[in-house]
Amino acid sequence: MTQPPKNLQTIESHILDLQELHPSASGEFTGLLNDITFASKVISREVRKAGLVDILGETGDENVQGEVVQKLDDYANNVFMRCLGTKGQVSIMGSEEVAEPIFPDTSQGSGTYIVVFDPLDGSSNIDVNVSVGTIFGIWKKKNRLANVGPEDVLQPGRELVAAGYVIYGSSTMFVYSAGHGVHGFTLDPSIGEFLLSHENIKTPFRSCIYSVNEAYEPKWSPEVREVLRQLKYGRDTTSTRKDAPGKGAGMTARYIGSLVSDFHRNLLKGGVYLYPPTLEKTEGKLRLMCEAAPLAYIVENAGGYASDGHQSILDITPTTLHQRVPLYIGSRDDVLWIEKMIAEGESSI
Ligand code: AHM
Ligand code: MG
Repeated sequence: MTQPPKNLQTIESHILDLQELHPSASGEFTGLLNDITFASKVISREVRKAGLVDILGETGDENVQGEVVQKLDDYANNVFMRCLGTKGQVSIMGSEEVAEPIFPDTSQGSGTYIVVFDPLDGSSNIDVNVSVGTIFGIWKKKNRLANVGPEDVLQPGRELVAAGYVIYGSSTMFVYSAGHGVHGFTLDPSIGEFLLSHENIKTPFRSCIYSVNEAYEPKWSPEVREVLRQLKYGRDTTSTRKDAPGKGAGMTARYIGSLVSDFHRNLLKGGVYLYPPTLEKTEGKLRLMCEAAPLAYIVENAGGYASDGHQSILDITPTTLHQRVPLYIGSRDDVLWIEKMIAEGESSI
């Protein structure tokens, strides 16, 4: 007779266990995480139907970044806006798809939490059946009693109280951290529940995978080009450096072009993802608040590191909701080595 899996913990019970670590907790945070898992189940259901119902392709609009909006982007964004903070826990939301911060009707700006999300990252891949994902970060309003203000929204990643992502891949997985480890749950579609499948994820300190869009190489700075050269061909034998990754041998490349998918693979196997600045995109492409900071929080809680090339992503205080940032994220030693290479390259100019 088939035995049931040993660990049948649902994400809801995992979140409730977390609540017990904070005896004064009101349950608001638990409710918010439950709203997010519910929204991601709804999005997962729709992503799985893509190709069968009229949800593929473009809406004909452009978003705040000037990018083409896919129908599923739009759908996922509406699901998040509708599902989050139903009990008034959220004072303000920020979405990659919406220019201005959003005040949910349920709280009129008085809720405890601020949620910033990318409802469907990598959406240009949807039409060709490549995995896409959702990314979210949760911050707390600074002063519970005051009206929510810009300083509440524009907080550094270091102030995150939780972050996570959902990957709609060969299975749907929800990965989150609220500062007590990083935990992954896989959606069992037959019962509609996320079940604990990856407890306390730790990412390798050093890796043999790099993920970058190498087509931009001619547009990178000389020091970033040198980083790539050494990642690819191995440690420079003329150098006395002992800490270069891929000692004597190059690393292997894996680039899906869907951040959540590339990040998830590197988190589990070890790897470093790079999106450096280019001549045209001097701040890179990725958004600090809805992409880089939440993933930086996850990776640091799993033992990795994320940098903009000079400092930890988590230490950057945003000046705008849609600010972009260069991103180097993944295995700790590799990202620290990249930071050092960039600093040395810049100081020798
Ligand atoms: P999006 O938020 O508009 O989907 O863009 C972000 C995506 C990431 O998922 C991916 O890593 C990156 O853009 C790929 O960019 P490029 O095509 O320049 O390599
Ligand atoms: Mg995105």
